[in-house]
Amino acid sequence: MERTLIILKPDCVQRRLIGRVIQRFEEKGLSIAAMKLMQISRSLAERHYAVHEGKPFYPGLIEYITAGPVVVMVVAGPRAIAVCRKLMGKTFGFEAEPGSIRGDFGASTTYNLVHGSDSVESAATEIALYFEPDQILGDRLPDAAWISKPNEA
Ligand code: 3AN
Repeated sequence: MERTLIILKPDCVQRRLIGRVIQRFEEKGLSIAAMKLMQISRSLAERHYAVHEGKPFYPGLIEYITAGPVVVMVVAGPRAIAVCRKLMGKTFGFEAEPGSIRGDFGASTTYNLVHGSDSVESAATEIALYFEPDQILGDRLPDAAWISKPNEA
């Protein structure tokens, strides 16, 4: 069972797509272990995107993620990191596959609706930026027996 940090970015919230995007994760059988609506401060954005500091798109990335409220979630399930990235699609909507979140809801080369951690290490680091351990609830919902076997990877 893995956990990943998902952020529904300001364009997703402003375009009233919160419900439809969360539905994609739920339908896949993943569960929401923590969730909040918040405004990301500049200092938190700089910590989150520290690996991109110095890249040409870094200032725009900070401006974008701090531009309005976001929904931040811990999403849990078997192989949650890879499954969420598949659901999200390639980085920008113009090249993301139809059927993916980015592929269905946008074509911008800046606004890409959603963030998902890209590795076990970054998931742990990112989750700790947004949530205290006691704010993250149990992974298995009552339907879990039909979502995956307990010993599945
Ligand atoms: P992903 O979100 O698909 O993991 P990363 O990790 O390569 O993409 O980049 C992190 C974020 O930085 C992306 N979500 C995107 O918003 C932004 N970004 C990456 N590459 C570019 C780029 N060439 N131009 C503008 N923004 C970019």
